[in-house]
Amino acid sequence: MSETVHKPTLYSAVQPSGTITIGNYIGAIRNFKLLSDEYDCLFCMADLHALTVRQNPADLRRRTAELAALYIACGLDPEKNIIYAQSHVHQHAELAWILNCFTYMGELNRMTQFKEKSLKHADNINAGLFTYPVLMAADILLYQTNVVPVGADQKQHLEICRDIANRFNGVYGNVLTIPEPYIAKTSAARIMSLNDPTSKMSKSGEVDSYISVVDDPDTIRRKLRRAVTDSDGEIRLDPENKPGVTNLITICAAMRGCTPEEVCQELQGKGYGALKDATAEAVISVLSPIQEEYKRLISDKQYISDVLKSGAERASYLANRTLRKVYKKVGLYQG
Ligand code: ATP
Ligand code: LTN
Repeated sequence: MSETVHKPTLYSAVQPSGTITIGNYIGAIRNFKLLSDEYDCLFCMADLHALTVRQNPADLRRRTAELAALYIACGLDPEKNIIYAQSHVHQHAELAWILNCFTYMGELNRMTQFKEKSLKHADNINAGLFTYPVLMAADILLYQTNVVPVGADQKQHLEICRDIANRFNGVYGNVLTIPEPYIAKTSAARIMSLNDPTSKMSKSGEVDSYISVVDDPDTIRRKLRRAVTDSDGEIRLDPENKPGVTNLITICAAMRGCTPEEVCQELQGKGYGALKDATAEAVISVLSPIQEEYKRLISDKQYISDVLKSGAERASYLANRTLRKVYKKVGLYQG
């Protein structure tokens, strides 16, 4: 007798607000691939979220297609997984509105991402930036998601998502699945900027602060050689006092698939030049095959467009089931 076995659902998203960095790769995308066999997965390009910061329209469009190609080049099979653009599934914005009515100003006011982005974009502190976590909660809750792999910077957003879902369920019964975050417990969950290792690496940061997954080998070597370290010359893990060196060790270990302690042991007694070179070679060897596949995919515009169309149809079908249930529960007239 054949029967469809449903796996638990995994959901994650990345904003097409730049070209993804090794921070996005190590903190989030490589975990998507690791977990993808055990779950039914949806991977989204969060283009609506990207609008919370002013975007050049042509760049945003191009980056959305590029992000889809990068997801696939990083090993996510678009047949097995649903890969789609957030704006193609109108249910996201609709559920976000309902959830806005279940979210308190006070809890949004505590979000550190809002505080950081408000400082960075002081001329454009818009309401979308403030309610960003509500749209993110809608993304996750629409698909009755069980697990959400993200970097450490998104922990607070996952917590508010769970709070909103629990509040909604408290009023209407068990409508929404409460998701679990999947965040690495090590420093790999938060890769730091190369030129300011006390703040996180960000794809919308200064070009020398990050390594993009499409940077060529010479650029990677140059950026790492210029990375900020310290003056004591010792290769050891100490995030408090040696954030730059700790970050390089973390990147090197993550790319080699070994522990940070193993990297320290191997390079003990050598200078920071050796650490930077070892890190560059580890990064290059992981990124080279991804870049090759990416180049092939991005030249096939029709293929990317077909993947996104089919992804949006599959996602929309699932999203609609939750949205209808929510509309009914809150009392919207269904005809
Ligand atoms: P932006 O610069 O536009 O704010 P970002 O680089 O911070 O973008 P997001 O699109 O917000 O990236 O995040 C995509 C995923 O990558 C999320 O799961 C996020 O937690 C993770 N991530 C982002 N930056 C890092 C980092 N420096 N280290 C580890 N994970 C990260
Ligand atoms: N806010 C996330 C991107 C994002 C996301 C999501 C992540 C939007 N919707 C849903 C996980 C689940 C970020 O990384 N800045």
